[in-house]
Amino acid sequence: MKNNPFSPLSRRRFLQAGGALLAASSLDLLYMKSAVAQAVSQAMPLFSALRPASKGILTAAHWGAFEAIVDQGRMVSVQPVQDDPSPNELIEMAPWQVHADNRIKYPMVRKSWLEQGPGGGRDLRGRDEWVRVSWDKAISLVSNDIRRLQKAYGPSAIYAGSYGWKSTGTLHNSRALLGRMMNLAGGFLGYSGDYSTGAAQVIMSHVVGSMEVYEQQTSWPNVVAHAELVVLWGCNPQTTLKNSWNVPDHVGLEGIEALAKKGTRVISVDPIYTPTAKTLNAEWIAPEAYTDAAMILGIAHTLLTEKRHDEAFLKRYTVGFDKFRACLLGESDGTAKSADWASEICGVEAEKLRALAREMVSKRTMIMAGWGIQRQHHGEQPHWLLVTLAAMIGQIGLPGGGFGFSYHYSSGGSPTARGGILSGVSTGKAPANSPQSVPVARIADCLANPGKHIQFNGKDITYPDVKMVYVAGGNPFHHHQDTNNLLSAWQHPETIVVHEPYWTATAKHADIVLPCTTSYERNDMDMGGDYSQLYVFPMHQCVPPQHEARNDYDIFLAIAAQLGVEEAFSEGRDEMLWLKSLYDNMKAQARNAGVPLPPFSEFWQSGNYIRFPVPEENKNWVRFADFREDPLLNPLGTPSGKIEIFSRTVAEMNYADCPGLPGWLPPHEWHGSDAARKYPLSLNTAHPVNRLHSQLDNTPLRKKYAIGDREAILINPQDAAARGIQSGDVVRAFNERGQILVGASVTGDIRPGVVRISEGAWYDPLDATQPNTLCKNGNVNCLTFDIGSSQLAQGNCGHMAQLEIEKYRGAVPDNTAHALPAGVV
Ligand SMILES: Nc1nc2c(c(=O)[nH]1)N[C@H]1C(S)=C(S)[C@@H](COP(=O)(O)OP(=O)(O)OC[C@H]3O[C@@H](n4cnc5c(=O)[nH]c(N)nc54)[C@H](O)[C@@H]3O)O[C@H]1N2
Ligand SMILES: Nc1nc2c(c(=O)[nH]1)N[C@H]1C(S)=C(S)[C@@H](COP(=O)(O)OP(=O)(O)OC[C@H]3O[C@@H](n4cnc5c(=O)[nH]c(N)nc54)[C@H](O)[C@@H]3O)O[C@H]1N2
Ligand SMILES: [Mo]
Repeated sequence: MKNNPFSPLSRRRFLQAGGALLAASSLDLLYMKSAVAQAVSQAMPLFSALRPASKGILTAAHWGAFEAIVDQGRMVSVQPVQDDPSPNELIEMAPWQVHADNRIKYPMVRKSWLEQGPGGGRDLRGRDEWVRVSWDKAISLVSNDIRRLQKAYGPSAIYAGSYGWKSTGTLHNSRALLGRMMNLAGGFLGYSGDYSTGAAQVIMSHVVGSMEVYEQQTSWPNVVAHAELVVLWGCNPQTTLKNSWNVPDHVGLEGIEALAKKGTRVISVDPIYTPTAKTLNAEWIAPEAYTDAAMILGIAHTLLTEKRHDEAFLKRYTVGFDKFRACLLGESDGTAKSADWASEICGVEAEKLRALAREMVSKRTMIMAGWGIQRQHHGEQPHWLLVTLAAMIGQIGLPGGGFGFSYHYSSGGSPTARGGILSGVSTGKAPANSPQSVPVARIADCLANPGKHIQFNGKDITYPDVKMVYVAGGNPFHHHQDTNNLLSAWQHPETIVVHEPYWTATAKHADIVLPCTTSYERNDMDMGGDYSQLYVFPMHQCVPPQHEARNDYDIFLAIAAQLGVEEAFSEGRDEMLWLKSLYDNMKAQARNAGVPLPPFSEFWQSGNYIRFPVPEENKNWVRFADFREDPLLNPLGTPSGKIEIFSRTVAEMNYADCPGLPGWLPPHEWHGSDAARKYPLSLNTAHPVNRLHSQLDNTPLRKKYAIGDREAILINPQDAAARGIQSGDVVRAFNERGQILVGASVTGDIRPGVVRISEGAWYDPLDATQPNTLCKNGNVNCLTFDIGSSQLAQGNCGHMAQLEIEKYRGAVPDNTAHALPAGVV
């Protein structure tokens, strides 16, 4: 396998670039007005500095690269970089990020923890008093506790995986720096997988031999040129490409525009008529929520029984189709998975499914799937079935055909450039006694149940007894499912340390809170385009650290000093020396690729960014073309070297919730389950248009989407009328696990029976002394359930839950999600 999905470091940073990187192409030399930039351009013709001289300070974020305009130490406005093809309005929130009212100003410790020591008044987390302490005091409290726990229990007692999207920047990567400090301090408990693709990344490694979800895609230009039909399966790139893990290149948004311009036929399979579907004038097919597996089986059955499937492709490139055929025909269980059968489950007319099968096989068809369909119970099945369907169609590896599971993410399909890649600061070597990691979405279960055994991809995992949780760069009170269950699991550890710029719910529920800088208060660099590796952006410091905020780096360095590992942590470098070493490493790679770059000092002083050349053949790159050309010479990373429609490896794990063949396994909750009698509506938690998860919830952008000052809920007019709800009403959404207040948006853009509340609203309990209290801001994870997708992948099920809604008739409480905790200044 090229990628190891279980290494915490394997994620996006080391994306495999597809395609041969050969011929050079000439570069456009654009604006270079400063003297340094001009000198650079003369000396280094390949160094493309694209930015005109301006008053702005060049920096970058998950939402794009931009120039910050600073006036007397305050960031006042921003302007996008010149060659961003589709600038994102989220960048306009940068001044609000820096100067937010709810910045954490000083190091703070929870009163009972401070007075009684670790574990003191754990049940008071979230409502205890806060005590301001000096930085020196805060650093020794944290260091002493790490030392105490390492000595008494060893590294398995410290959960420092710290999942989260932090900010861009390869040096000030809070998560990597936390890992680096903890490894030097004796090791820590980490996690496997992620919240994004928990189910798909594990099953895909068995089916196509790589995680697939983080692979480069057949290029957008190739799709635009060759695809006759694009099927968006739970895929909304126009929204999700706004932001990316590194700095977005927004080339995919150009791809969408080009498809629209060409008038390519597009079908969107989604309970919501998405912005992408609207832009592409797509036909909308809206299945019942969570029933995609059944729907795909119905299409596959049609192809098979009408003999339209590609036998030759299946024979040459796949294994296990014979077993799948038997299953489709019902030879194993007596039920044929016909279009009529599927229609009963997914609510799409059988004739429509048959028509879809015929159209997909008769045109050059690209199936682009998003990831919401796998953030579900049995979430392994839909992507496995889509690969199987694409194999039956037989176009995998052909221009504009097959499937792509990352067109909606970061820069999937943006042609790979030729240059160098910035690596990040490394977490260093884990000590030999480091514990086995825990699947990331099982963390609440782990905290609450030390010693419990679970299965994970063929392995037995035993939960350790976690005494400390350390969070730097993530927000578990937004990202984790079943917030009320998390709240009780959160009472188990003795110490919870959180680094944050803001008083998020996670910070409010910690013991020790350390105020951090935003990325605009420090110097850094990052790549633009996760898959394309098209740019290197400097991130120049725009303003001084606010209040008493410090960089995560400096906090960890101070802790490392107390623990006697300062030198190993810093390697003797300061911020600029670190940046230079990261740059030099990238520069050496670029030189080997024939792209000479200037020395670091010139790059940094020029204030410009680098744009690498894109080789012509990469613009036309086709995923799986090499495999298609010669499956023996270019086998997949599966045991058979082929696409595994049947996986013996998975079958031998013997999991009833993920057998060796893909199929329809009714999920834990759906419209056909018992839960639906009391809670008839199905929840959709699609990612927010105007945020990155919980990031920017505390900015004025919320005026665009909040209704009645709460997170919005999309409700079909039929469901709204049945409950006497109108647009603008405050609504209580609830089930057995929790209740939240949301603001109604009644719209025909969502199918009846489904409601959408986007993930990411900050948790804001009405009465923290009461279990399952109302969340006043609309944190959707109060309603989701916390079980693994299956024993195979243990992915989260954040995109699934049954619920009921009613018009809220009480006095509507103030939203205090973005307020400071009581007594804090
Ligand atoms: N129900 C449901 N739940 C979901 C999802 C869903 O679809 N449905 N989606 C899931 C997915 S895909 C993901 S990736 C997760 C995302 O979950 P997270 O990654 O945890 O979400 P973010 O809101 O990005 O949280 C990042 C936090 O880091 C802080 N931060 C930013 N920069 C810095 C820094 O430099 N230093 C420090 N110390 N902190 C910083 C921010 O203020 C913010 O609080 O949510 C998951 N949860
Ligand atoms: N603007 C913005 N961009 C982002 C993010 C963000 O928070 N905001 N987050 C980033 C991150 S970390 C990630 S992981 C990606 C997430 O990328 P995705 O996981 O693909 O995004 P989602 O919005 O969760 O889901 C995509 C689509 O799936 C649909 N869907 C949900 N359930 C079903 C179902 O049962 N059947 C079908 N057919 N469709 C369904 C939703 O309605 C939605 O339109 O986005 C990234 N980009
Ligand atoms: Mo994600």
